[in-house]
Amino acid sequence: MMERTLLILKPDAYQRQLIGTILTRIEHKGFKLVGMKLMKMTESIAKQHYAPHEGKHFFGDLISYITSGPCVVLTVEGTNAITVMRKMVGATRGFEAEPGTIRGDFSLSMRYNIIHASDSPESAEREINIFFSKEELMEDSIVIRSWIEGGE
Ligand code: FUP
Repeated sequence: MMERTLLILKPDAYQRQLIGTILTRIEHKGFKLVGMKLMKMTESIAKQHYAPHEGKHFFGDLISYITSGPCVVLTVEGTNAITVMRKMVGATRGFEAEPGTIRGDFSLSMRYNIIHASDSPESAEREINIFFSKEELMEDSIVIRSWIEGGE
């Protein structure tokens, strides 16, 4: 099924100059970039994005970290994008994430774990709408769609 998911390349990815490397993995897999922004998140946007974690013990530190520097926020599209990107991202804690996953290869930390990816269709829709207006998302802009549609 064609899906869209919301990705955030977090401030540690930017600071460590891993943005290109991670974008390359996403593009090489076959995902189409339909939205892309370099931004330093405001506290208000960060709290909106992480609203499901409000009240948890790590919420304050999470908001401080995600607003601490530039992020690259992406909407990507492709077959089963939500599940496939979660697999490519790996487990939450870098020290538990499998080698070969983005967190498994680039993070040893729980908080500084490089990348966010939506965990369900409902989250993807909610999160995409926080960061992108409809006009900011590309529609049918790629010529060779067979790479990203898979199957055939
Ligand atoms: P994930 O879906 O893998 O990004 O993880 P969660 O939605 O469970 O958590 C969101 C972010 O909060 C994680 F990326 C890391 C951070 N976190 C902590 O800092 N401490 C915790 O105990 C749990 C999560």
